[in-house]
Parts: sequence; structure tokens; C-alpha cells
Amino acid sequence: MECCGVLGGSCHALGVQLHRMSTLDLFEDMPPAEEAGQSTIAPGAMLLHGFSLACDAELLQAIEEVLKQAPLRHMVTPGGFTMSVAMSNCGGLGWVSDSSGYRYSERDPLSGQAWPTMPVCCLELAQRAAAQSGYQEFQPTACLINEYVPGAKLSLHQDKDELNFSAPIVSMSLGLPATFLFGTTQRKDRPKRHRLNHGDVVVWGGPSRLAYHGVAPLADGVHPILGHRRLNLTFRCVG
Ligand SMILES: [Mn+2]
Repeated sequence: MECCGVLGGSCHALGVQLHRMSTLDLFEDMPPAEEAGQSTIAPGAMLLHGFSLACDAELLQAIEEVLKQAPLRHMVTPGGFTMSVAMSNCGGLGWVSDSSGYRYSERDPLSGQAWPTMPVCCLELAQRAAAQSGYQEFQPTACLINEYVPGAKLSLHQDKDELNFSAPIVSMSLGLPATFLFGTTQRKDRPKRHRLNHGDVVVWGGPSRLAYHGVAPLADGVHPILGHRRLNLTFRCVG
């Protein structure tokens, strides 16, 4: 079940040259010792520090392959706004937004084809993160891929386009750090702010499944692997 990839090859779609990584680069990505482990950010919501670090190269290569088939694109909200976050999907279902609303679709509207298969290393890592957070037998059917560039943000919202609220949501952060806003199920409650670093995974379910959450505008910076970007993979069981 371990998915530690070999550091080889290059990710052209992501502009990543993984073969340039050295052992030193890997250690630079390690969180300081006091941040290791996991913390509860709300009832039923865990932040797993550095959980995906051991297989970040394999994850990124797998996502590169997905994005060759289903490129990142800026979707339009039902209200007519173009989202600052670029998105794509893999898995049986993909989240889409257009003038007619938000929904899950079996097909990529750009190509008319099924979304790419969810890579096994991504699926297994999501399942391990869920189990580590107390959610056994997580079976995600959708993986949304979000790309943030400096300034991109996601306003406070609930994830409620799924039919199944008993399954948790698993969210993996790669690249530039972000400020994650995580509140309660009440919009009026001010959300807490959590820094998400490359390799961090957040899992929320149970009493926090419908918590309001969002991402503050991404600060500029340079990540050693992803440059001026942050990638976020979000795994959901839709129905
Ligand atoms: Mn969300």
C-alpha cells in the first residue's frame, strides 16, 4: 500500500522537473518536528501534517497524466463569474459549473469523454488519510483538481453537491502554502485560519461534513517543485 515513487521523469504539463530534485530538496520540504503529526481543527476534521510528502513525486506525475487528457480550465459560476481557480477532474464523476448550475458529470464537457481514471496512488493515499482520521472504507468516486496561482481564492462555501454526506472529504495540498478557512455549519460563525503546506492533507466529515470553508487569496511565492502555484486534490464520495 505504500506509494513512495521513484524520483524520475519530468512533469511537462505541470512545468515540473522532478529529476532535478535531490535528497536535500526532500528534506527541505519536511515540516519542522513540532508540526509533525496531526491536529483536530474542528469536530470530525483533521489536519494531517505532511501526510503525502513521502509520495509527492508519484502523485504529481499521476496528476500530470490526468491533466494531459483533461486540461485545467476556468469554469463559470451560475451567476456568470469566471472562477479564479482552474479546475479539472479524475474518477467516475467530475464536478462542473456553468451557467446552468453546479453538478457532477460523468463526462468532461470540454472533450465529451469520460474523465480520466483516478490514479491508484491518489486513491490509496486518500483512503489512508481518511482511515487515519477515523473514516474507514472511504470510497471516493470523484477527485477534483484545483490549481491556484497568486491571488486565486475560493470563497466560503459548503460542499453540498454530493448525495452522500456520510462520507468525509479528503483534501491534499501541493505546492505553495495556502490559508485554509474552516468554520462551522453556520455561515455566521467566523472561520478559523489554518496554514496548509505542501504535503498536508485535511479530512473533514461527521459533524463537520457541511462546515463552511474556503481558501484565502494565494500569496505569491516560489515552491521548489510547483513554482508559483498550488495544486489541491479533493476526493469525494458523490453518491
Ligand atoms: Mn469545498
